[in-house]
Amino acid sequence: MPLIRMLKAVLKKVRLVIPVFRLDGFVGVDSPPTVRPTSREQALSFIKWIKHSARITASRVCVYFALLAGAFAPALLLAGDGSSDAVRPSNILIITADNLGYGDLQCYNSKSKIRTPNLDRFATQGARLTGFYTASPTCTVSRACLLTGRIPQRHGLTNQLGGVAGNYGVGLSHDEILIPQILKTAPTPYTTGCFGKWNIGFAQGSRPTERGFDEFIGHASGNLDYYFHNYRQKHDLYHGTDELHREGEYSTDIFADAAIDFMRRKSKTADPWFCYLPFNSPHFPTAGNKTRGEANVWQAPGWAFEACGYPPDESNPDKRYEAVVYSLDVAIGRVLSTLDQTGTADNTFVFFMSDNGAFRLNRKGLDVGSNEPLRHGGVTCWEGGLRVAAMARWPTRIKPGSVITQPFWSPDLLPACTKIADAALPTDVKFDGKDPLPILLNNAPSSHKSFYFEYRSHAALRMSDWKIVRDKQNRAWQLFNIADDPVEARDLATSHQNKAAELADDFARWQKSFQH
Ligand SMILES: [Ca+2]
Repeated sequence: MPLIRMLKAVLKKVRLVIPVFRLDGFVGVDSPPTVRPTSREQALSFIKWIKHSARITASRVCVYFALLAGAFAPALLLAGDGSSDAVRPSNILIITADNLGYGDLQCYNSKSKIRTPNLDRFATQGARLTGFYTASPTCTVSRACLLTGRIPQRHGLTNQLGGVAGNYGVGLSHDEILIPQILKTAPTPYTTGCFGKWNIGFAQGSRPTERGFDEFIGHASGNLDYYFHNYRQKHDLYHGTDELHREGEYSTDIFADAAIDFMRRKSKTADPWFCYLPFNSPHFPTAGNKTRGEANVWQAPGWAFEACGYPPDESNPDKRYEAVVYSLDVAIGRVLSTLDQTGTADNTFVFFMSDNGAFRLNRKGLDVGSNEPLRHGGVTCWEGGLRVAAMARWPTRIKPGSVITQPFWSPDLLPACTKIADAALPTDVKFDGKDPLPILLNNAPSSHKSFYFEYRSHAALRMSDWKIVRDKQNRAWQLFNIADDPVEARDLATSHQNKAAELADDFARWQKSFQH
């Protein structure tokens, strides 16, 4: 919108900020123009300029100025100094946890022993989602779907990036358009930051600061040592495209601190910001990332163990995992407190989700996360892999303490961000996301006819209350009524053959839409 940009440039030149300077003498305007020059001289100069350039009488100046202020009120407010948050475009904060289980949080599973007071509070301040799906049950692919608004079969990144070569390769196609790139095209372009796990390619041209983010502190790979930041034998922590050495600092806190610093700085400016905060926690530890002979155990700060009532050398993996999730929760609490401290909480859309369900592969000491009561977990298309803990907060718009059961999914975040920013979706891209704001703000019914999932040999389709699932390509579909049977215990494929066929047909319809 060139007109708004032009006005902002003029305002910047004459150093006008809001709110409220009562231009005495400009009688006849019930609600005075909301401008405040930084000095009386500038005010007089500005008034003279208006009078001179318009060659009109003082009374006409009133009318002229009122019209000007009215016509450009949004731009005047957008040019504010942060105290005008009620009307400037909302900031956007997307936080993802890594492999956090649906049943790890007490607000989803009362049997969980893990304390997450900050996420619990977040749920009471906004909406807790019980029908939210990630579009893929694995790290790399889940992130690509979130950032592109498209399913894997459309954006092409259908598998986990493997090894150093995979994680430092091209990864996601450079033709794909990411959320931050769209936000840069908004009438008021967003400043953008990414802090945490990237995991969709780190070759030249693939890195966050080359894909729409102004700032990045994080790692390329799918997992890293929480303290020494190694992926396999490679150091894997970056500031922009440069290596960053912060060995000895806990990765969760590095990423939270970076996001906090970004939000503090950007909240002082006139432009809205977008912060993407993909924590690596609580991803399971990996023996291949150890370089100093350490045991491959869950890593958490000493204070987190202490807060949970355990010694730092606690040997029980369940208890160690508890400290990992607790420290993540504390970090999220610090991030959310920053919104309060900077006065931006009321004008920031916050979305939290786990990138996929906890892994339930029976690996001793590693698969201790819980997806209770859902079936199975990460890398499968059972509910435990796909339906994830998620929450959304947007004060005065999303009802506090609400629970939203309507199904929607991670590709919907791209159209949500686009809408919030008043940006336009590219018209030549087939998106799988649909604007979820009617669901979040008004508890409207989901506008999705169905949801398509496919990862390796696993596949599923959810349509209304029904879902078909198979874990081998040549196996027959199983059919479940998710509303009656959320744990997928009763296969109804035989007793409801027509329903199973209807969903299978829809699965085929999806496939036709991306197979050429
Ligand atoms: Ca993950």
